[in-house]
Order: sequence, then C-alpha cells, then structure tokens
Amino acid sequence: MADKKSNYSANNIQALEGLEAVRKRPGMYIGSTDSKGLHHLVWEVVDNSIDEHLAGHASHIDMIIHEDNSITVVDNGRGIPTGMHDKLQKSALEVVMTVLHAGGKFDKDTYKVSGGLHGVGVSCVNALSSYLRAEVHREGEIFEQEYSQGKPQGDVKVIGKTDKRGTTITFKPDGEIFDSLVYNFDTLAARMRELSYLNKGLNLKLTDEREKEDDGSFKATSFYSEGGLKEFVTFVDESRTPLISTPIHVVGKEENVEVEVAMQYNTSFSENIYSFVNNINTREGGTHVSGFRRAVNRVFSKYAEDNGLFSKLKFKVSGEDFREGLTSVVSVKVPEPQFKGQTKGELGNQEVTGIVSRAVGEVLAAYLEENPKDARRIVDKVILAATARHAARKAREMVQRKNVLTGSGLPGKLSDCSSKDPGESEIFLVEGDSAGGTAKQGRDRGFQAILPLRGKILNVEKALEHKIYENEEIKNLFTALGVSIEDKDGERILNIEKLRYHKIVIMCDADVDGSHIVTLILTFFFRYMKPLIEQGFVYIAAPPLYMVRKGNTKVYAWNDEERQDIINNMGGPETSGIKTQRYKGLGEMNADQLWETTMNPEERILRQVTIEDVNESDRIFSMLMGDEVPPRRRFIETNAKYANIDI
Ligand code: 0RA
Repeated sequence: MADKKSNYSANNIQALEGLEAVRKRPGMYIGSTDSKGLHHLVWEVVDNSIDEHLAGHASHIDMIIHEDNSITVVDNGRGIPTGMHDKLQKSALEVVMTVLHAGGKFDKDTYKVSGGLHGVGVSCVNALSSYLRAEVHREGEIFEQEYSQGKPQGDVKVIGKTDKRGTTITFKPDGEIFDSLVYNFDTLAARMRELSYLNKGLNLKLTDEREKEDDGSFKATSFYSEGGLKEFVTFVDESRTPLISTPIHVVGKEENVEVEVAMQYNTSFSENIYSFVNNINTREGGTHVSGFRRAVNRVFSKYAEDNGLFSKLKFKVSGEDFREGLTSVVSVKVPEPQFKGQTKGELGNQEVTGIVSRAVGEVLAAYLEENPKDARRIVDKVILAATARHAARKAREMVQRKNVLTGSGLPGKLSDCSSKDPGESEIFLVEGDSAGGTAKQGRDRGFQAILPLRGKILNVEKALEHKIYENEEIKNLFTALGVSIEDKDGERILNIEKLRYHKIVIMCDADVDGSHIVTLILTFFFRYMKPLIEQGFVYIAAPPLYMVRKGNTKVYAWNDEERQDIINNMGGPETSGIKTQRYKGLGEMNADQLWETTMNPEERILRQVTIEDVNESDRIFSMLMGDEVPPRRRFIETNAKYANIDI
C-alpha cells in the first residue's frame, strides 16, 4: 500500500471536553457498563483502524485477547499523529488519547466509521480503562505513552526505530466501571467476520491467549474476504437452499454516496435484510433499506406486468411477497450520516432512498432481462408467496371468527388465573398434560395461568403458514394470550393490545427433549409473535437439576457445581446420610416442589428471552429447524452441553 504523504497537521485537533465526564456517566458514551459496553470498547478502537483502511492506508488489523482479559488492537495504518499540538503544547497522540472527540474530522472526503454511530473516540476507551498503552510506528520512530483511567503516566516517549507504520493499542477495562470484565471470543469473532465481508481485501485476525489448542498454540481465527458482500450473503444463507446460481450484486455511486448490495433468493419463507452504513449495522434499517425495498417492488412488479405473469391472480401481490425468501446485504457509505430512532440504529438521510433505489433498480432490471430463467423462478416464488399469504389469511380469519362465535373463546385446556390485570398476570406454557396438572396444583391461581401444550408442538419452520393457524396448540396459544395477526397494507402485524399476560413462561424439562421443545416454542414466537419477545414478555423457567437431601433438610441445585458445594456444606461426600436426586423432568417433582423451585416469584429463576441480533437469530433458527443436517450438527457440537440456545 502506497504511503500517501499525509496532509494532516497536529493542530487540526480541537480540544473539547475532559474525560471525567466519561467516567461519571459511562452509559452516556458507550451505552451501558455490562458485557455489551465492555465489547463496545473494542469496537471504538477497531473503528479507528477501519477508518484507516477506508482511507486506503491499512490492510491488516490484529486483535488479541490476553490472559487477563485486556485487549490489544494492532493496525498498519498511518499511526496516530505524534507532532506537537501548538495550542495545547502537547503531543497530538496525547491529545487524541485524552481529549474527548479529538480524533474527529480530518479529511471530510473519506467515510468515517468513527464519525458515525459509535464515534465517541478512543479517548473514551482510555477513560474507562485501568490501564492503556498506545504505541505508534510513524516516520521511522516508535512512540509510546501509557495511561491509567485516562491520565497519562508520563510524556510521549520515543522508544526505538522502525521501518513500519501503524498503531497498537492495549487496554484493560476498569473494574470500577464494568460489571463484567470477560471478553467473549465468539462475539468478537462474529463482528470481525462481518467486518471482513464489509471491507473486502482487509485482513483481520483474532487471537485468544486464554485458550490453547492441542498443538500448544493459542486459539486463533482469521478473516479475509475477496468477494465481499456476495460472500456475506452466501455465508448467512449457508443452511438455506438458493433459488438462483449466484447472488445478484449491485455497486453504484452517486453524490458521494457509495452503494453496494448483494441479494439472493432462497426457498425459505423469511426475509433477511442486513443493512450497514459506514460498516455500522443499522438494525432498524432506514432510508437505504427503504430505497432497496422500493426498487425490488418496482422492478419485479413491472417485469411481471410486462410479461403478463400476474394476469391469472385473483388477489394483489404485496411488497412482502416480493421479499419472501430474499436474503440481502445493503451497505452504503455516506460522508455525513444522520442516525435516528431509539437506539440510533436507523439511517435518516433522505437523499439516500433515491440513490439506493436507482442503483439497485438499474442492475436488477438488467439482471431480469439477461437471466430469464432465474427471473421466472423468482416470479414463480413470488406468486407462491402471494397465494400462501392469501390462504393463511383465510385460515386465520376462520379461526378468529370462530372465537367470536364461541363467546370468550378461551381454550378449554387453559387454567386461567383470577386476575384480569395483564401487568401482574403470568401464563406458564407447560409440556404435556401431566406436568400441566402438577403446575396447576402448585401455582398461585391468583395471578398464574397454566396452558399445557402437547409434547412437541408444530415445527413452524417447516410448515405452510395456513397449516399453522389450523394447528390446535397454536390456536390455543393465540386465544389464550389474546393476541391476533392482522393484515395492514399487505403486511402482517401482530396486535398485542389485548395481551392477557405480561409474563409468558415456557416451562419444560431440563433435558435434551425439553430443550428441543423450548426451541420449537421459541421458533414459533420468533416467527409469528416477535413483538412479544422484543417487548420482554417471554421467559424460560429454570427448574432445578438436583435435590440434595440430608435428613429433613432439602436443598436444590441448578448445576453440578452448586450440587457439589451443597454436598460439601452438608459435610459431604455423598453417602446414604447425604443423597442427591436428579430431576429428569418436571413430572418427578410434586406440586409443592415445583412451586418452591420454579414458580414462586420469590425463589425461582426466570431467564428473559431477548433478541440481540435479529439476523443471527434468524440464521440459527433456520439452521436448527431446517432441512440441512451438517450445519446443525456443527452448531450442536460447538454449543453442546445440552445446547443452550442463547438468542
Ligand atoms: C488521528 C488522525 C489520523 C489518524 C488517527 C488519528 C488514527 C487513530 C487510530 C486509532 C487506532 N488506529 C489509528 N490509526 C490512526 C490521521 C493521521 C494522518 O493524517 O497522518
């Protein structure tokens, strides 16, 4: 990579705010001080390295997780400037590291990740680290400065000569700030994989010094993508069956906005859009996604009309139908992005809609003309989607009308609670009638309802939609919960205004079968009642695995460690004085025990189901519940305990 003579001068950096503010209110700057915030620190540093890549100056980024959970990020960019800052009479390096927002705008022509969503700068990371060391290779010399909680521990020192360029940042997150200090390899690796697809030609490497491989080397993984977004789409669709031979690829540029899109149709029923602005995942979409959808609707509608392909249909084809089974990655680079929405995960720049729509429309129209066979296959799929949606709507209306006719419509199997206040009411979805019976005896009927479900509920991932609404267990679920699906402008909307319980608790055996059933139920919620998960109404009960008994004393344990501790505390080892009972299922507990351990709000453990990453969850559900066996086996092998599905 050519080392362009940089036009940067140390004086371009403006001093803004002190770092005390960051330590006082870390949440304001990095979102939270939990594990999410902890990982955010890494991305703040990496974003700067990515900016160097976007500006054409860096080809390699290495990340190391050290044994003590400190992190090193190495890049071969230009290196943080080290010259004297006139106004502040300090090295620019010190200014970048200790002054909030100092790392900001230098050359406006380049797209900056760090000007986007994250953008609080590497000085924030410094403020929130008990220790940080910056090493810069620049203009033949190696510079170094160390800090503690953002405060320099000495001046910038020259510690040697070098023929390399780049920046190395090592930091240890401050235990006074963060609740959790342990980095997750998979979380870091997943984002680095994503970054490699988004930045083709960039080499990324992750090393974990906490873990050794069999040959004694540290656990490590590297990412590099030649094909960029096309490979991204192929990767996320690995467990789906493609409809066309290679993904459709769009590259365009207008008014300084760069557009890149890759899209692939598959035989599944869901739409998956991954969208990015300056490499940042925009989970709530925005103007770039609107532009993409607009182009897909427009181009396919016109193509189908022009060729008379919709002429026999007795109903309208909706936007949703055009996107069923469509996986796409929409990535734009915008010089000055505006982010909106609750989590600032939505692009607001209006001009981007038209730019993306034009770029995608042009390529897509040409593609359909040039590939008539693929075009036909896609249109057939769209017609199928429209037909299925029509049938599903009819089935749904039948079920919902029947409920109106039969009065309250509550299922006979439901043992409802007396309270009518959803805010205090809970419903337990229990596997099987026998466990259902125990739960019914054990519950507090004032606010706890029980709905037994037949063993394995329908795998909605494989069933046709109208079959789903005709399924007895699923009908019961809809009516018991008081929610319904309605059509609005051809899109399905879940109406939860009449939701009857604000805690929906899935209660299954703590074994492989039980977790399979939990997964089936979660798949259903994820596909058809996602807002209930998003709003935090869905939980998983955690029944104990063991009861340790000594005389009349009974203590429950939720894992092997706890069990051993209890045995030790009772003066262990296990004898006929001290005995462990392994609960294989809920059915082995009597009503009192079930109440005491799993249902009583004072004692129980409930795990709230959250969606951290919609797309990743989608991928995992299709894999776990779909047809392809090898990816599922791989997933289960790597996540096995029994697989704890962490969505
Ligand atoms: C300020 C200005 C320039 C680069 C950087 C900061 C920079 C920061 C980080 C953080 C990690 N790696 C980094 N690489 C560069 C522009 C420098 C120039 O124009 O020479």
